[in-house]
Amino acid sequence: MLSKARTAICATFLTGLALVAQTTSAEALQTDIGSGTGNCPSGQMCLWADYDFHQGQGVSKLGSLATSTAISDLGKIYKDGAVDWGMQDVASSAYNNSGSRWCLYVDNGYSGTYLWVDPGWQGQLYSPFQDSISSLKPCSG
Ligand SMILES: [Ca+2]
Repeated sequence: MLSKARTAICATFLTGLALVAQTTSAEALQTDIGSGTGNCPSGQMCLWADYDFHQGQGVSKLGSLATSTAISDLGKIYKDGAVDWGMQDVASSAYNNSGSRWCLYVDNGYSGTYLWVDPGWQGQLYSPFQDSISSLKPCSG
């Protein structure tokens, strides 16, 4: 939904040069990518709301996302009217299809208990991480 909204804005107001930037932005963060690790683009960290990389669904919650940039508040990926859409406390499976280690935190702002996810790892997020992830970023060590 994010990428569609940005595409509409760019196509309406901006030039071809800006569309190049829009494409980069859309690739940096995509929402509702669909079920299965095959839908996680190369270079991205992907989260799904249900186990086994199923997109899931919920009220004002995204079912999945793919990102190559840090997200400090998973509850506010984008706004639709007065409603914030995101994946606050809903992720249940993950796939790191990037070349970097990522850290998944149970609190916003890269704080609280966190889980290292090495490049190529895929699997379920069990307690205390299931339905708890609130921020994520590439990390080292
Ligand atoms: Ca949380």
